[in-house]
Amino acid sequence: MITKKPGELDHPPVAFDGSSTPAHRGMIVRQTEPLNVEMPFDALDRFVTRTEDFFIRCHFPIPEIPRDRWRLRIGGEVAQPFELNWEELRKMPDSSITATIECAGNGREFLSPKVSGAQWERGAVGNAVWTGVLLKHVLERAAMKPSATEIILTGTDQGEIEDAPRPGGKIHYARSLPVAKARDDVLLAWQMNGTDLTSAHGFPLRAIVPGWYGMASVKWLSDIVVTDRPFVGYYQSVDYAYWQRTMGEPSLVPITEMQVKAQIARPGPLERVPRGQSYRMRGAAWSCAAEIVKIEVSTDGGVRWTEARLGDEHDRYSWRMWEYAWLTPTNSGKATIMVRAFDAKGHTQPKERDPDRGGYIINEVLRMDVEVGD
Ligand SMILES: Nc1nc2c(c(=O)[nH]1)N[C@H]1C(S)=C(S)[C@@H](COP(=O)(O)O)O[C@H]1N2
Ligand SMILES: [Mo]
Repeated sequence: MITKKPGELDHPPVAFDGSSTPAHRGMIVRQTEPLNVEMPFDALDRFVTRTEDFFIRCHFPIPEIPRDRWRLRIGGEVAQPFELNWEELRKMPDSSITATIECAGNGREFLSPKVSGAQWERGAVGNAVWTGVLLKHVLERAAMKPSATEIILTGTDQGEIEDAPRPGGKIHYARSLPVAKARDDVLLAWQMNGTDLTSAHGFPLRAIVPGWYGMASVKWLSDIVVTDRPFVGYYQSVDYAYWQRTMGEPSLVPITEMQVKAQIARPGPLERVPRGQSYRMRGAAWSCAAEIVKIEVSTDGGVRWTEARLGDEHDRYSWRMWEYAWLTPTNSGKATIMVRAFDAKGHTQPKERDPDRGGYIINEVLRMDVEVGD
């Protein structure tokens, strides 16, 4: 077993070698084309994730969109279809929300048997301050028809799908939202943490769908189409879908809300913790349904559970930091640590993996082995 000294990170900092910018230094690069990077979660030390530490998940090459040539088109089941340019967009009323985004495949590396897809460990999640206009204002201006049931958001990025089943030729990245969510709190954001979006995070405009897994927050937004029927695009019904049972039989449904989940940042999976000392265990937890109200930690493989201390900062759609002073065993050896979260609506994490979820929605309680020693 590989062990690390206390304080040492799980992963050596990995510099992104695909460009001369230092933007991805310290991040774990899963793929360079398209760009997929995650944060080394051991490094978690703040409530709001710095933009340079925020994971990047792309299906296609990042489109470079000149601001003055960018347009947002709104059409479909609306009385007044229209188009916005950058200046017009920025005149719309703005608001900000702090929201956690987790990729639905975050934690895939821990699944056994292995499933295909990017082998995300714990770092495909982040919490940022997003600023833009609420989607509802844009929809009001377009005057949706009563027939409207869903809103399709489409990005400028495009490419071919590699694995079957797949459509022929290039497609755009697109996802839909039910009208109720679109009219509630969905933001069309042009800023992340107080500055314009970077191209990797969706410049000039992206959706932020609070509480939902990341796939819903469409980047490089170009088209909003109001529709009167369920959208069954590739990233809605083939990818980012899972099997839901009705009367025992599975049907494929789109992935939506983030399920309650806690992650341990420190110690990392292969970290060596000092014996007979107080070790500051820490991490973060989130849930779509309601705020996190309790975190429990076990350091004996799930026999006993003790409450952890919650961080002071919290917000409706943000993660909650937690920490726990672990009095480590006096004898050297292996310890199995676990954590579980509870939200204000009483949800907690499943003990077992549900195979109907495929490679997504990974919120079952994980067992993590750490080495206790000198
Ligand atoms: N247009 C477009 N939007 C997209 C994607 C994409 O590939 N293209 N990836 C989605 C997925 S799967 C996730 S998890 C989030 C990640 O957002 P981030 O790269 O800003 O962290 O963007 C979503 N929006
Ligand atoms: Mo994702």
